[in-house]
Amino acid sequence: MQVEQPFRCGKVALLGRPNVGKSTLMNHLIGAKAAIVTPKPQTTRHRILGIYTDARRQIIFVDTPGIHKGKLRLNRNMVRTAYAAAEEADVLVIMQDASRPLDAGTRMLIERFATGPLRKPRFHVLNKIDRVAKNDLLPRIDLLRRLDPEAKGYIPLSARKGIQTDRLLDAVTPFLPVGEPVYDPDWFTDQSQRRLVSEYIREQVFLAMHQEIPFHTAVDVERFQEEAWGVEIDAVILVGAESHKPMLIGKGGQRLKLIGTRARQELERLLGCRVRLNLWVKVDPDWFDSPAKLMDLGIHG
Ligand SMILES: Nc1nc2c(ncn2[C@@H]2O[C@H](COP(=O)(O)OP(=O)(O)OP(=O)(O)O)[C@@H](O)[C@H]2O)c(=O)[nH]1
Ligand SMILES: [Mg+2]
Repeated sequence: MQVEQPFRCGKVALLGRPNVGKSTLMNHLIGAKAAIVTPKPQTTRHRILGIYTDARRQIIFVDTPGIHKGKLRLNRNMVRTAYAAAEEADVLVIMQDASRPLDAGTRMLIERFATGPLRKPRFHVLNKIDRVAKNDLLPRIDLLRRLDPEAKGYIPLSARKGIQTDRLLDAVTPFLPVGEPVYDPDWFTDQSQRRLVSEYIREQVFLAMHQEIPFHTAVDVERFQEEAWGVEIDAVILVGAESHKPMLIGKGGQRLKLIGTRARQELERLLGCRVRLNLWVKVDPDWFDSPAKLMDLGIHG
C-alpha cells in the first residue's frame, strides 16, 4: 500500500441515543460486521472499535452503547462506557434519527457535548434520511446549527443504504492527529474472537425474542475449540428469571434451535470455517445487577 504523508490516525466516537444507527454506520464505514445490529434499542453494550485504514489515514471508530436512563447496573455501566469513549476520542460524531422528531433526550445530549467538559471537535449526523422527505431535512439541519453552532459539520446520511456515508470519513480526517497507524490495517476490530462469537449469538437472541426478554439476556462463551474440521463452541445464554427460560427455549425447543441455526450460519461466515454450536440456557437471577457477572461479561463501565 502506498502511504501518503502526513498519515493521520485517531479515534472517532459514535454517540447518541439507543437505536439511532451507530453500529450500522460503523459497520458500513469499515465494511465488516464489528458490531451487532438489531431493531431493538440498547443492543450495543460494550465499547467496540471498528478500524478503517487507507493510504492516508487510520480512523478508529468507537461504537458505544446508546445513552439512556436506566436503573439497573447494566444500564448505568453502558452509559458510563459511552461517556468514557467520548473522553478518549479525538472527534465526536453525535448521531440522531432524522426520521423522528428531535426529542428531549437528544437535545440534552447535544447540549452536554456542546457545552460540557467533553467539548471537542464534533459532527452531527442525521441518520435514516432514506425515511425523510427532502423538505423536512433542511429545517432539521437549521435547528441543529442553532443548537450547536460551533460543531464542525452537520451530515445527513443513511447508514443502512450507504447514502452519503463517505462524506463522514473525509470530514473527520483533518481533525485526527498526525501519526502512525495503531492497528494492523488487515484487522477490523479490537474484539477477541470469543467476544465476537458471544455478540453474534446475542444478536440472534435479540432478533428472536420479543418485549423485555432480550434486555435481560447475555451470552457467555464457555468453550472455543479449534478442530481439524472447524470450530466447536459451547455457549450459555443467561436469562434473569426462571419464567424467561421456557420462552427462550420455545415449544419443543424450537426457538432455541432457530437461534442456534441462525447464529451458526453467521459464525461460519465470520470464522470462515465449519462451526458446531452447542447452546444452553441458564437462569442467573439479576445477573444484570451483579458487579461480578457484569465484569465477567466485560460490561464494567
Ligand atoms: N431506515 C433506516 N434504518 C436504519 C438506518 N440505520 C440504521 N437503521 C436501523 O435502525 C435500527 C438500529 O440500528 P443500530 O445500528 O443497532 O442502532 P444503534 O444506534 O447502534 O443502537 P444501540 O446499540 O441500541 O444504541 C436497526 O434496525 C437498523 O437496521 C438507516 O439509515 N435507515
Ligand atoms: Mg449499537
